[in-house]
Amino acid sequence: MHLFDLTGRTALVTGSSRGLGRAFAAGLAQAGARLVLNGKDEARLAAAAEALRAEGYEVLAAAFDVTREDEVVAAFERLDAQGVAVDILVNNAGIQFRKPMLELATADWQRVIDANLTSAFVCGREAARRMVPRGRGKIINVGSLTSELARATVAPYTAAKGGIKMLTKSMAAEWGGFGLQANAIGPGYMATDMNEALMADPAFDAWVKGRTPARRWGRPEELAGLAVFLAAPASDYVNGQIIYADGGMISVL
Ligand code: GCO
Repeated sequence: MHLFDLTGRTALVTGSSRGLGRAFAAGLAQAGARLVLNGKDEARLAAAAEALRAEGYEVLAAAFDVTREDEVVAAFERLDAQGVAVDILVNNAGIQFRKPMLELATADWQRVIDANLTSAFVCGREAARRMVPRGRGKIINVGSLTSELARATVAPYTAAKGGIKMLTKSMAAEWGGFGLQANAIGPGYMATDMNEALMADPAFDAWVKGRTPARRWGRPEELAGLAVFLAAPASDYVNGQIIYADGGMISVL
């Protein structure tokens, strides 16, 4: 296979109806992968699948809530029954919740940890249980600048994304010997729905642009190349890494 060719491979991207997940899916399809899109909202998922099919890509849709283990297990069993083997898993689904810890309810903490970290473990385990016997598989977790650095008011998200970095290394430790590669992408401040409020805040917008060598927010499609690299044979000897596409932010004071 060509170093960056995904022809004949199937990629499941969680949370891929919109935002970064949608951009990862489009990039993987452009490199030849068949897509299994995922989201909780069936209508939004169907619309995303239709749009990508209109671009000529092969697209399946799997509606399930990544925070519900029973739904994840059932979804993988449905794919088994359809003869759909997941070669590439992108654990992208996640939420943000901004509140100072002194005011943060434990239930809200747990909800963010479940959506951003536990879901990656459960989906990763279900995918790996099928990849290990095949002797190959690519797991791409989505981290964040907050996998390394904290900012006030996003503690549960930061804790979860720090956990994503170490879960990725754990996946490499346990599954590397079976021919699987598990790596993470660390997006910088990206122009997505999740960051709409931040982009609309002149002070925060100025801070991001001043703090980032690229002097701008990132565009979701600018992450697709990293996803293709980590999904392709080109990264077969890369394991347990987190690679940042952040305009340089994490490298400078
Ligand atoms: C925030 C943002 C960040 C970015 C991204 C940075 O509130 O600071 O939502 O968390 O989304 O994760 O890498």
